Amino acid sequence: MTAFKYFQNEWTPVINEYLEKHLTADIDDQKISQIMSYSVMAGGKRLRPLLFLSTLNSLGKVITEKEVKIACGIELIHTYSLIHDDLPAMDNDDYRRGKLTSHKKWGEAEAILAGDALLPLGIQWIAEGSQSAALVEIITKAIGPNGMVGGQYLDINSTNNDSVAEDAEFINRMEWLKTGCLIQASVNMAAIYGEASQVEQVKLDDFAKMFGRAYQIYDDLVDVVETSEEAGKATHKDQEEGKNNTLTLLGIDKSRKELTDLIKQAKDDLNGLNSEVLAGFLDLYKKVL
Ligand code: GRG
Repeated sequence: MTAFKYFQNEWTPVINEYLEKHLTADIDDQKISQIMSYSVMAGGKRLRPLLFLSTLNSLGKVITEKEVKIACGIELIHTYSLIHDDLPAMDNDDYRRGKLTSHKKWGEAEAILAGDALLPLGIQWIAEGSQSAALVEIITKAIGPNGMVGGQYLDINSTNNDSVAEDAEFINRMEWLKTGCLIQASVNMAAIYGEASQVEQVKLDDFAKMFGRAYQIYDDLVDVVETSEEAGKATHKDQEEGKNNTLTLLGIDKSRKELTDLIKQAKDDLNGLNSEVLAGFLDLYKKVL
């Protein structure tokens, strides 16, 4: 078993138990607690909390409940973004993580409020776990108007807009803000919390940038690779839905090539760090190459 798999197998259940316990025990109203838990516990990969914890691991830090609380705070924020992204006013999706989306299951107002409640609770867990204004600053910048929400805004405004379909700079920026910023923040929060040296901080930040950029390409490719291999053809949902992303811009082969280049750069960025676990994250991408 690789160091990454071992780490993943060890910490995913710990993250899941923390989330389940505290989403039930710490929320007064049982119904809103149930609605929030429904989406959080629907079986995500826990990529961002695992990235936070494995970055700490690469810095030689011992992981205790405080660190798990920070990691879980990131997952709450991620889940809020998914619930809101699925709403009728945004992507209007019926399924997420293999289950009905929050608004389909509970109603639209309930889904909006569940997302609204997960966002500040996530920030609260990060603040309480870390006791660090620096970490709160990193996460809030990453998810605000110059980060994830800004990217989502660009995204909704570019859907069915042919004028950006060939605009690589716009697409890169939109994807980076929407997906990359939260991934980068997960690594950089650990770098600060784990007292990385200046040199280590730069290497980890470079790694996070490559990894975050690669993740969006991967996420778009997963759909296509799975559906097109099944159907034996290369049509894909994003194109049909009028989306503009790296995949619709470059097509499948060039997107794979770009992903391969990014993985190589991300591996290079880790040189000189004790990063066997972090490097293992890059194996995730093999699925679509
Ligand atoms: C609504 C403010 C707001 C933001 C939405 C995250 C996001 C921004 C939109 C979701 C759509 C999407 C595919 C975005 C790219 C980010 C991404 C790859 C999300 C899925 O994350 P995974 O693969 O999902 O980590 P799981 O379910 O495993 O957690």
